[in-house]
Amino acid sequence: MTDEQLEQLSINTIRTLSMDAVQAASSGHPGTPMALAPLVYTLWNRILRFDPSDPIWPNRDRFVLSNGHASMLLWSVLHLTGTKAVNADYERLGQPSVTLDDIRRFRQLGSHAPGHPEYHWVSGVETTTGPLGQGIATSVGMAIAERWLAQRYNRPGFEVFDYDVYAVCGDGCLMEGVGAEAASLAGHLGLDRLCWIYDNNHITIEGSTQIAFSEDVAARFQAYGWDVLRVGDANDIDRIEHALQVFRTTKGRPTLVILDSHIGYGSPHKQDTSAAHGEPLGDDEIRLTKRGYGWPEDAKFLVPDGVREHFAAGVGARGAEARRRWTELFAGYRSKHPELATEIEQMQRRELPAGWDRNLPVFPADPKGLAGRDASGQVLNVLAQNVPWLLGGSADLGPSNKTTLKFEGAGDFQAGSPGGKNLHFGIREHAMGAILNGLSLSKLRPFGATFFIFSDYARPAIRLSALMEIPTIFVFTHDAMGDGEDGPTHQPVEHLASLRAIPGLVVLRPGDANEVVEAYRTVLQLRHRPAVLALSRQPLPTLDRKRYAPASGVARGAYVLADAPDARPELILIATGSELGLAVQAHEKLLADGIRSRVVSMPSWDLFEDQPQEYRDGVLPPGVRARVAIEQASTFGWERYVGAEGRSIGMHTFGASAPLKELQKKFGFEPDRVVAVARELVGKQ
Ligand SMILES: Cc1ncc(C[n+]2csc(CCOP(=O)(O)OP(=O)(O)O)c2C)c(N)n1
Ligand SMILES: [Mg+2]
Repeated sequence: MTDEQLEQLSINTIRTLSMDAVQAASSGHPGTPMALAPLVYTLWNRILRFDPSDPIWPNRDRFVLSNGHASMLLWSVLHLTGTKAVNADYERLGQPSVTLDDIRRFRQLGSHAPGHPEYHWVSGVETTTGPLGQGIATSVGMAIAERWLAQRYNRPGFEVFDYDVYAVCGDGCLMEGVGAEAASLAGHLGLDRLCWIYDNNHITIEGSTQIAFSEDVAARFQAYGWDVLRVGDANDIDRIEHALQVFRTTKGRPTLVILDSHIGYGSPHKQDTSAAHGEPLGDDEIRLTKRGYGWPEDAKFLVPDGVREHFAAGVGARGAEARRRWTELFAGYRSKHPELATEIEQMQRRELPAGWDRNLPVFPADPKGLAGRDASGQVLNVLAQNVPWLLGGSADLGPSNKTTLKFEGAGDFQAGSPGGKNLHFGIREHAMGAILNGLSLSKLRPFGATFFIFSDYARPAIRLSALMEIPTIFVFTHDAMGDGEDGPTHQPVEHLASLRAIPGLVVLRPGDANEVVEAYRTVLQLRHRPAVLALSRQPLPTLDRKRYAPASGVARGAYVLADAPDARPELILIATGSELGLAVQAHEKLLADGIRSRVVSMPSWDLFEDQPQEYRDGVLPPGVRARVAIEQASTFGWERYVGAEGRSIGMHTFGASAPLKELQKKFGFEPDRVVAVARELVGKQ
């Protein structure tokens, strides 16, 4: 067989595996894999520096399939390259990541060929995609990470980081706003290791893109500062390769390759129609299409002899050689720059460096206290010095979020200073969320900030961080009515409840400055869970920890802060964040009146739920039914802890524009109200 024949055979293998898998599953998306098989073939077999035997090798090129519905492209290529599996502890397992059997069981329970690419589930997937636009936005984070890693770790003669990031996307990704936010920032930052390939097929689910998408994409990306290339025929692999080579030599800006393609390529009745997008072709159409490809019509899941070997000789050999050279390079690097090498190794395993929590502040008791955001700013400035790869920024609210890193050498990340630790996301919360995930997938430890109210603008990325099981840190300040005069557009109400509903996400709302310290201490140690910190705008009294329990209880999600005599409460006040001080005030009054109250500080439901039943029963004894939850947010969900007989003091409406004091009065966040509710519950009015 000639090389050309082998290439065509390999491309058609990707196509037919995709068609057969979708048909067997009776669901999925055959058309785009059929159209993009030549692209994926070319990128993987001719360009990508990826070693199938070690898919987490740190300096590999990244491949992101942002149009995640075309997942069969990825399953085909991961299978054909023999990519190996790794586990959550980053151990290489030796067994294949995606078997032919997985592909036969595409979209079935337990198969490593699920409906969409899933990072935590299939090795070789660089990020979870499916929500359109997320993949390309995440790829910007990966490209920022590459610049940052190169700047910090490369030394003369030791280019330990110099990888490229490729993302394939469709019309949907480019219609979604998150893609535009991310492209704008990537252009600003001149991320020249970033290449997006746009599958310009003029088709989405409802039909032709003419019904909703008539902009000039090329002009838009040029305006963003990207280099824009065009390949007019998605079957022309030499031109595709050429475009990718041009990208590799382009300096100072990212590249968009516009690739004109035909969805469902080769299908006599479905090519160029939306019918090829999201349903099986049907047995007859598959037969006709295979005939057109010169494929045995009745063969199913056929991988012809020579195809696996062809991938092994292409990406397999090139990747193995690149990794071998890198491993050698890294051995020399380790002997010359041992500290830096250790950092890289720790980072890869998501470990923390020795002394990561040294010099964390301890805040003395202070009735005037400190705002959650101010305590957070102090803590972040310590942690980011202890953990070199902790970095982050805000969506243009750094001065308000107090997330700016101010120590000597922290610096700003810009095109000309890619070692800076302060990222400026601009007013682009959604892209910020995705970019943070991209940084985290690159093993950096990123944090990103905005007002809590605008967490909604980042929510899809927050959800994905939890789904991917990656430890992204979201810092949200102005977490309740504290935004006072700004009014209800700026006052979160339902946000805590809605974020608590995301599985795996750790939501923490610390109640004083020392709880902020402990919250960060807990969050930093998470390896596979993202976290949200909800922090106050206004000062909160710093509790006297000689009188009350130590803030280290935060690690368990909830703890007894102040107790009834003999630890025998008849009433439990449960509070979070800015309402903790209020609970303590009410508690002191109740105690003075002879009511045996206990205060439970509950900064995190999620962490509390992870504790053994015995601990939880110790904090919230099942026999004590008189319980009051106090939180300046929707009461939704608090029944879980206060039970049918308890009460929740919270928000039942949106807030209002007024000074905080007046809002506290209007909405009932005052000690006397808490005392009155508590007395009623214990029947001692
Ligand atoms: C955020 C988001 N909205 C909607 C969808 C549902 N959806 C999946 S594919 C698709 C059409 C995508 O069109 P295009 O990106 O052009 O892909 P093609 O059909 O050309 O492969 C839609 C609307 C989604 N996956 N994500
Ligand atoms: Mg399309």
